[in-house]
Amino acid sequence: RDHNNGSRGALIVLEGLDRSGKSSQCSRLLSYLVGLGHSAELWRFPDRSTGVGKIISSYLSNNSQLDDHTIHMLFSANRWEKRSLMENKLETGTTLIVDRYSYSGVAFSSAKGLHFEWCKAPEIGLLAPDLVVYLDILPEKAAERGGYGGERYEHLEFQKKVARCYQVLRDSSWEIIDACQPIEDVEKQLKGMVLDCVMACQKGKPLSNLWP
Ligand code: Z5A
Ligand code: MG
Repeated sequence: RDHNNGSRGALIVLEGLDRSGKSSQCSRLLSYLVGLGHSAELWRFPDRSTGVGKIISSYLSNNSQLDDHTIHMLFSANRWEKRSLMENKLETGTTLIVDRYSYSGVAFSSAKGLHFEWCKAPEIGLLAPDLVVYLDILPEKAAERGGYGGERYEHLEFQKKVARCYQVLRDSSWEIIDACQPIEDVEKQLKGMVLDCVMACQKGKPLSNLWP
């Protein structure tokens, strides 16, 4: 608990469409926090390293087919299998920067037409983030960035549906950043938000569960 004096770490989630810049910003944030002497780790969902994660990875790369409800629950299970480790890390003072979380789960599955509340249900009881930042970009703009890869969901028409589902999901607690700005400008805004959040958690903001 180096710099943290026994206080807890913050759970910080970045969300956004494919190519919105989440992974780029997550690694910049990690360096920033570590440079300030904080204990911090970078996590991402899906976590493709676990048994469930391997099934998800095979599905995303179109090497296997699964019913939409089944894959939805596997994405959720992939978060549940990390929940206790996540809680432990936070309680022992490590801040987690998380690249996609439950919001991706709901947005992508409801974009396929699954019932919105049904999609939210398996996420109940997972840890609620202390900060959700949405990297806001039009699907058309995101598509211009180096082009999509070959994975399932990496198509403009589907990304447009996902964008609409994120709109339904987002609430007033989310921070929204215009992700079309230069990478350094996005980074600067994010750093301010993240530092405020880390401080609030150090001062004793309690952990809570989804959905608040
Ligand atoms: N999924 C799901 O269905 N259910 C769930 O519960 C979860 C996920 C958790 C796997 O995602 C898929 O799983 C995903 C959602 C679904 N499907 N889709 N789409 P992933 O995390 O493995 O892949 P991704 O994160 O969506 O894709 P990505 O391409 O890695 O996007 P990114 O991380 O947001 O972007 P990036 O890699 O940081 O940047 C993309 C490019 O843009 C890169 O060349 C950068 O240099 C460039 N870039 C970044 N920022 C800028 C700015 N500001 N200006 C210009 N260029 C920039
Ligand atoms: Mg990424």
